[in-house]
Amino acid sequence: GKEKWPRGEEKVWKDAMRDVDTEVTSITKSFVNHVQTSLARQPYNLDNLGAYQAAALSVRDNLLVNWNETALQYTRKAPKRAYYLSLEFLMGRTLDNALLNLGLKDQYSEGVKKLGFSVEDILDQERDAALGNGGLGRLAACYLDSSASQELPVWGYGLRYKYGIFQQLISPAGDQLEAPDPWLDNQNPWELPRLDVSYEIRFYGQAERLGDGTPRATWSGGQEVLAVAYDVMIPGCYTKTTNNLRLWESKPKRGFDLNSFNAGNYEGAVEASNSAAAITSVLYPNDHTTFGKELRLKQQYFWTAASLADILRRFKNIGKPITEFPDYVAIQLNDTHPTLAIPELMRILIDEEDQPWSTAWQIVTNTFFYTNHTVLPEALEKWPVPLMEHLLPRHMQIIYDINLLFLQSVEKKFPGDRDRLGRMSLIEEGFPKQVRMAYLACIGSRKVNGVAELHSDLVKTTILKDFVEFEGISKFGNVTNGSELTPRRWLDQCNPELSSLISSTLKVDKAVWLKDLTRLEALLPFTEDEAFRKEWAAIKQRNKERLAHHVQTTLGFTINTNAMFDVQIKRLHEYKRQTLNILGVIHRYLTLKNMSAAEKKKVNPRVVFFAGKAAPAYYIAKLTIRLIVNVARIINEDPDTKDLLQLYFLPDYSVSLAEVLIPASDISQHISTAGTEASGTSNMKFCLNGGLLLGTVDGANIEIAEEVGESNVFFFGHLTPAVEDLRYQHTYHPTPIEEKCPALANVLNQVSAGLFGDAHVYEPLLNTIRQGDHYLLSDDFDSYIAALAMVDEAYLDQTEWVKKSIRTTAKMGKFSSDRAINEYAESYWNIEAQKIA
Ligand code: Z15
Repeated sequence: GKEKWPRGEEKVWKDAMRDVDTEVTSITKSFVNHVQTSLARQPYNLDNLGAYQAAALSVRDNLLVNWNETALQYTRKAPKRAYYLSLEFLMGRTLDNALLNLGLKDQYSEGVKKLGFSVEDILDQERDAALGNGGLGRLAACYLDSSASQELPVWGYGLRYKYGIFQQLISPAGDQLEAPDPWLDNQNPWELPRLDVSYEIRFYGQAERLGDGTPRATWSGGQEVLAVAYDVMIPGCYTKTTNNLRLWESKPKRGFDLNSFNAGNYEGAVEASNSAAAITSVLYPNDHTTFGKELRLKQQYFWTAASLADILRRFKNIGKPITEFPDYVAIQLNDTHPTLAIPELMRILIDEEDQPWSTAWQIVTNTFFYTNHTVLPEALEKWPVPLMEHLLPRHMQIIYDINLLFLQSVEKKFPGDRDRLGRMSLIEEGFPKQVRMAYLACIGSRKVNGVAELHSDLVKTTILKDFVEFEGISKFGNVTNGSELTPRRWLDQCNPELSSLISSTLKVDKAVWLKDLTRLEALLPFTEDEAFRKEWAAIKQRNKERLAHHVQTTLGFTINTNAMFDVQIKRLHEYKRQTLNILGVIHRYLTLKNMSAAEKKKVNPRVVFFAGKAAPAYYIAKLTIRLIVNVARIINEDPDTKDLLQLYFLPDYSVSLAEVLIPASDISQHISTAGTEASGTSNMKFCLNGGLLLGTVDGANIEIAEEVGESNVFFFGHLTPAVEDLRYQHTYHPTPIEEKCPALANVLNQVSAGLFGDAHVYEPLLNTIRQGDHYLLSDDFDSYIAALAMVDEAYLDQTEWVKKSIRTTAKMGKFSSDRAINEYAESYWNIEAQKIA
């Protein structure tokens, strides 16, 4: 409402169309053109949203040229391609990234300025495309960006959810509330509907084996819905290559339920069409938990079936025999969510292509690759057999057949080992029986990988141990995520000043080092250059002020920018131990309260930031948010401490918020119980931006420390091999917390006593620690507090701190998603870069 317009001068707008063509004037022309035609708005009378739309459409024109060229060359040359199947793509905003990748940011800034707009305000109009929950979804987005930047023929396949991840609100009491995310309401200039690309997808019905000595069957009846393609352009950085992300939308089939219609049940027929549209209506907001909902299984089949049909059609255009399918196609399964692709490809090959079973299985097991992202038992997908039989009767038959042949081969290798057969069966016994999707993904794939060294070792020694013994170790590998951080978005785009300092210091154009992040290592000698250090520190300071400004304008809080900024931002989960962090904050608060004025003088002020969403049904995680918010309320108002300790929970964490938070962090926390965080990926982004790491010996933290040196990170806590034993002790020989960890007991008792209000409310949360303590807070609390003290002490020596910061950035080369995607391309998919002329 505060926006003022018309903007700029009418004459400038009118003259714009008559200007001689330069790079900038052709931009203003195309902008004005889109205002008048695509948007049908009056020029010189436009708000920021309209300006965003016009700019986006104009940039899109540029992308489309490259996108068409890329598609054409892939079709002509028919190289082997890879497909990344992911139920989540957490893309964030597109315009800024597209401008940077096209190398047109400065020109557009100038162009829109002439017409009276600021490019920052325009960029700020864009809504995040938040079709994901957290790390897994952001990783997929980074991999698409890197594939295009490395000129690799890779397409993504996902779902076009009408509603992305929910918007998080915090109630007056401090509870998380969820609101829908209608991200498409303003229209989405980055997608192209492909009404000509659609497939019919069947559910339910009957499967009948032909019984003619072949493995064939027919599948008929049930419900049929349409999958319609929407294409999203994925531009590479400083290259013409522009790949595609194809998202499927569900629609009723025309003439859908004619039976109801003919029976005079018109509303009934419309109802059924609603049920078709429901399939892609919403992203499931659970992370690391499965709920066994029929609609979720429908999403998974709908998406994998449409994607496979599309991939197969493209392959058939090449005119090669079906047995050569794996020479032209590699399909990466992002977690077990797309595992139904395995029985679906078997069904197509057997029932529709009339291939013998062994040929079909040969093709399948040379096509798929499976990435595991967690070893937490509650996150491993299992689907009830009765549900599968009902929804996908033919696939259930195929899974039984795969299982029978598989167990026969296990029996052959380990004769008489009944336990082993039970452990390895694709079907878990019980009421109901369940299909173990990770096992199906494993045996149906060419290679299986974890996402960091430690995690990949755990996959091999825990959840897939029997499969390693049976299939051999060489099938199981590691590709350290190194990803999730796309250097361009995370360094150049959200930290432009640091980026130009690096270019000028290294005397290397950013076009070079942004595409070869190992170049950053050349920064190391500059740790001894005082002027460089000063500039480095000044940039961090400005990023902190930018964050403070953002918080001031959006939430109204005034943040002390002379403090150390301490950040933990990630999904709320017990294994990630936000609870350990908030209990540490309370410990610090209580300690400060007991200090004399003289003692306090020596304390460095600290601001602690939290952000992250909890799954709507995850009670303990939501209670943690409530505790954080209420602790913040008390300590931020306490005159004894508020200059030395502030605490903020920033609502509605998103990719865009991360882009402001990450460059402003002095220290970030990655404090999962050892062995639980597969990799973590924000840890890499913080470090790339010169923030130091406080963490456990877990996931990619370990490899980060190997790169930057242990003296530049702050590690604490028990190691992975100790965890099992500690848990055993908790269960069978529990020690009272008062005895084991008095400092923690004191903090828990203060919360129980109502120091932060709501005396009784937090008991269920506190009891997770007092009883069982599955995530070992009582074992790690003391060493956590000691590590925090070491951070404080290190921060007092600013010269050394800045050196550590520079060293950290300098050694982040390994964690570029370019490196990760090249590993997949070379060692797994066997695909090659394609130069787009
Ligand atoms: C998710 O975001 C991750 C794993 C999962 O199993 C699910 Cl369901 C969601 C994360 C891991 O927790 C994180 O450690 C890893 O860095 C990320 O996937 C990308 O591999």
